[in-house]
Amino acid sequence: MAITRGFTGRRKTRDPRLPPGQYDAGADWPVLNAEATPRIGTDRWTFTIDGLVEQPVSWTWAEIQALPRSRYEGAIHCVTTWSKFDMTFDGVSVDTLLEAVSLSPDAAYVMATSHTGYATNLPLEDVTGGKAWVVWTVDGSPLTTEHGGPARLLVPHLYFWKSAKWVSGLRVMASDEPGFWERNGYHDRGDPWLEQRYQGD
Ligand SMILES: Nc1nc2c(c(=O)[nH]1)N[C@H]1C(S)=C(S)[C@@H](COP(=O)(O)O)O[C@H]1N2
Ligand SMILES: [Mo]
Repeated sequence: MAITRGFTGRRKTRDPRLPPGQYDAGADWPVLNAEATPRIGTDRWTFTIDGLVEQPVSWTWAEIQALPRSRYEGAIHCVTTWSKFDMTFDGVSVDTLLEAVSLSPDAAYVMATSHTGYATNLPLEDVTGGKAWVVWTVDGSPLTTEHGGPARLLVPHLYFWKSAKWVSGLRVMASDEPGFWERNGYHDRGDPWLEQRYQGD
């Protein structure tokens, strides 16, 4: 029957890489930040792991660049419903950074911080095991200031608000504490496949 053929023939298959409620932003990459875009030169940029560690460790730009590189290729998902596919980010794995510190046995969460004061909380297990990076290039070019350059956190399996731009470090914690958006109604964890957008989701 014509009606049936018309319906089934034109139905578009949904991209299986697209989590529920998300759309493919294509070539667009929206810029979203709560604070004013800061200018942080690589001469002033540092990354510090402190909190529940035996000794805090800091890296300068030159020091972090000298670490073994790690790449993420794949999608990112913003809670405002855009997703982007086939992105390539280069930087260093958070696992490599954590190798430089001795974590306290109580370590269970981190607060990712930005040079601007922005912060977002994550369970330690969401930033270990090859799931999180500090990145400074995207698709082969330096990360622009608007997108968090010189370097940002990248936690692509969670909504993109967890990927702190202008990242300044990780504070290791024993118990969970909300970051900026988490205090303002966003979900504590933010798994896009579970549509953990807001508190109560
Ligand atoms: N420092 C900082 N990082 C941040 C934010 C912010 O407001 N400040 N917003 C988050 C949110 S909600 C999103 S969706 C992404 C946006 O990154 P983009 O501007 O590169 O797309 O950055 C995240 N990291
Ligand atoms: Mo976002």
